Amino acid sequence: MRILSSMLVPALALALTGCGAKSHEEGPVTDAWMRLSPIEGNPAAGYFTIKGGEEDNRLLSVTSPKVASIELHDMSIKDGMMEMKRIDDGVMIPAHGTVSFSPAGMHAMMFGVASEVKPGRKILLTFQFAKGEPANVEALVRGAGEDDGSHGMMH
Ligand SMILES: [Cu+2]
Repeated sequence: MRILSSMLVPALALALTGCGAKSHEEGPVTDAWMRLSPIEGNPAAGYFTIKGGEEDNRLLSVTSPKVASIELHDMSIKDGMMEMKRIDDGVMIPAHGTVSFSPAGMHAMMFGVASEVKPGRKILLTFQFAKGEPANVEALVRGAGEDDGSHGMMH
């Protein structure tokens, strides 16, 4: 029995290490990018995908050292017009679900983007959740003309 247990321990330790390393690479937030406004000084918009964990969670805020203030916004159609609304109580991330922030939908509105944030660079975004650790993600910066063009006017 003593021999068996001594063989099991290293195998278990290895499995745990492998799992931990993977979860660091693949956090809850993926595919993060942002689009600069065509007008310098106007807000940019950030997009990303959030995967739910074992239990329901809530995205509370997004921050960046390169952006003065970030609000979560939703887009809806009212009287045939696209309308942006600020989300004040966070965004529900259902357990095992996927929530996408994308052009024409929810997005992170970025006010006061630092002037060194240029297309092709990456900026750090920190996602704060109701439960669990904050997630740090690098978002690719895209220029105003690099998107699909459908909602460039809004930002
Ligand atoms: Cu917005």
